[in-house]
Amino acid sequence: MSTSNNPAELDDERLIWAFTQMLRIREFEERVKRTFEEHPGVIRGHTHLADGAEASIVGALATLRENDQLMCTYRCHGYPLVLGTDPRAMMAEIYGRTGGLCGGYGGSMHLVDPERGFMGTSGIVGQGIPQATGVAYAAQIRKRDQVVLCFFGDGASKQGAFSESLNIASLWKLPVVYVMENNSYNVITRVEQEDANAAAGEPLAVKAKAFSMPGVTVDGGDPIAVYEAVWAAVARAREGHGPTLVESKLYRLSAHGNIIAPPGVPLHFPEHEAVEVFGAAEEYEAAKRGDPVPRFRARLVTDGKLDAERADAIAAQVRDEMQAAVRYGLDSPFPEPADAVNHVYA
Ligand SMILES: Cc1ncc(C[n+]2csc(CCOP(=O)(O)OP(=O)(O)O)c2C)c(N)n1
Ligand SMILES: [Mg+2]
Repeated sequence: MSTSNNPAELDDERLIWAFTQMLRIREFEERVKRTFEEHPGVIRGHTHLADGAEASIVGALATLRENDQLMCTYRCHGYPLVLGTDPRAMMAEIYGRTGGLCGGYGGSMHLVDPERGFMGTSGIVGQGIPQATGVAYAAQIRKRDQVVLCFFGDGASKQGAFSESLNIASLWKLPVVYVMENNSYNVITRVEQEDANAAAGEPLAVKAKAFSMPGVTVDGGDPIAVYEAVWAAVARAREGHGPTLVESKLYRLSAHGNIIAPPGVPLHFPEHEAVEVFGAAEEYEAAKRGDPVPRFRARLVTDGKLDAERADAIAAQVRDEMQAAVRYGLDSPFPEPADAVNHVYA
């Protein structure tokens, strides 16, 4: 996927590539969100958006080589887009159609594209952590020179599977980088909320200490900061020195996920929990003002690395690409009812 992976060699084209990927993620997810309003009933079940995490996703993935691998959570649309998965196949999957990445059997929360190193997702909080650790163990015993990125949320760091996985990864020096996306919320619990089951540790990266591995906290709204932190961790893993915990601090800009409404009421995204549950409209507005996508664009333009005209042209191209993904998804047929039991083993 990448050209050079050394932070010292992040040239202008690489930065523009990163900006383009951030826009692609945002635009793809905007289309997912709009589908609920423009095509009610087309998406069934739960969908979770990663707006606010684009810089973190792209910064982290820019460190990978062609044969590296990753696993993530149900907030999963961004990663395969960056790895090169066809957005048309992703949209068709989310719409449950035969043209989907998994033939329409998986839906939004179960995207997988192993050919590109995208080893899967899970709707179970924390499940991907031991799975990614296992993928790293396989890479180590097969001597494949692969590094595995493992993405999970602040909430997942409370799960037992987190401790078990980091423990064994540290002991066995597995080639895995744990990227905790601290997006400030765990459904309707704020990360710093003391009267709830929030995650302890300030910053959350201190959890790394218990397992004798490096733990760093970075501004997840800055793709270059994330890139540098993950690059160092990937280099360490590749050299056989074992795992690192990178805490990427974000703000989830959408509600946790869409609402599965009662019969007759279309599925939709509610207002953000900061506003709906806590009445903290100011917090939410401030987070939107710090939106990493326009922030990175402004930085590239100010630094003379991208002119506004080219930025607009990229945005137009990305809009067309994602509009085509929606069209492809809508035009793709539904699976035949008789195929419902395919891939079911008893
Ligand atoms: C084992 C398990 N417990 C509870 C849930 C319900 N649940 C779904 S998402 C979520 C919050 C997870 O928060 P975090 O790890 O911070 O990820 P985020 O959604 O913020 O990306 C919970 C509790 C679940 N899916 N799986
Ligand atoms: Mg969270």
